[in-house]
Amino acid sequence: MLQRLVFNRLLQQCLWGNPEPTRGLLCRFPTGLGAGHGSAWHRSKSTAVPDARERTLVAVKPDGVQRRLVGQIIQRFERRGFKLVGLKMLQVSEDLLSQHYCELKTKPFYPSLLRYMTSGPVVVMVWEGHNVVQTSRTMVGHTNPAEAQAGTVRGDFSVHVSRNVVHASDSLEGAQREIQLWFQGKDLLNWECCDQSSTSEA
Ligand code: DAT
Ligand code: MG
Repeated sequence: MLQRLVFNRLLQQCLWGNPEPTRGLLCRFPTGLGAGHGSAWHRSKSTAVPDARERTLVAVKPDGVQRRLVGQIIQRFERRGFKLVGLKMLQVSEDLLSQHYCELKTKPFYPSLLRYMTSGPVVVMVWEGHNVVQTSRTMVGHTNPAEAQAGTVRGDFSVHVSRNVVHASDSLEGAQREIQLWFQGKDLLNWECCDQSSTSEA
């Protein structure tokens, strides 16, 4: 009876993400196995690569950090079933931003976008999982919060396009480019999530 209780407790902790000590027992966290720089997963490039390893870049912008929304945004991605494989907080340089937003350089709002994005720290993450690029865009919502649906990050936390709280890559190609821009390979972890078979087929 006691054994069964202990076993159930261990299983529950692992499945529902309770911290130590079971993580060390039941989950493995190997690091540095070829992720990142030049090797972000890309569905269209190889059918041999499992779809469950698709990755995308999500960033909490300066307004989201200032408003203490980081935890709530991370929670949404965890709750959905995605796996966090990279995370850092930084004050972004104009150089990095100009590469990140290279397609927007001719837009009238570009100078104010740069000012806003460099106004304070951002928290940038890489999330992994089945169809994560497209699903993240849906979770984040329309670029203009006025058009974003309730239940999306932008629809729940923002009102103006110039302060829309969060970034998410908009395509597989974009995700690959952005991940390589923001992260070095060594900063992305390959690790096995103990509930992986419960959230994806692969
Ligand atoms: P998204 O962030 O949804 O991918 P985008 O790539 O078109 O949208 O634009 C990047 C960011 O630029 C966006 O999140 C907020 C800002 N932006 C876009 N359109 C804008 C506008 N009309 N006025 C002010 N800022 C804008
Ligand atoms: Mg975009």
